[in-house]
Amino acid sequence: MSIFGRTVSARAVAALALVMLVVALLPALSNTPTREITLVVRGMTFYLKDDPRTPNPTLEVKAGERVRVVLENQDRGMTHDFAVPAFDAGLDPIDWNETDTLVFDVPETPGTYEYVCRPHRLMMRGTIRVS
Ligand SMILES: [Cu+2]
Repeated sequence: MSIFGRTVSARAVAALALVMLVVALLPALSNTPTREITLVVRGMTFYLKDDPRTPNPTLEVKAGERVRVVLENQDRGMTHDFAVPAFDAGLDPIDWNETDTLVFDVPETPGTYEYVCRPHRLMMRGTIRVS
């Protein structure tokens, strides 16, 4: 095989191709740090799973990080969802006793944004603070 007029072995080309493939895949393989936030819905209200006393808590995240929100609906007979309209991210509504997961990347712009349950956004809303 000839590259730029030089003869190279097929093995060298294959090795180079392999290196290029690994480099191209590195971002996907590297473990992107992910912040996991588990929200439980009870009584038309969001709670953090590890802080069951603070209604519709402020969620603290870092600019640019990946966030995984696990939503657990413990509100018998009610359907709820979770969405961050400013990030164009949201879950479909889930029924009582269901759990769903939303993964999104936080924008690079610090600020405060609103999260909501879209069917009940007047009651079920809180702040995401991006620092
Ligand atoms: Cu709701």
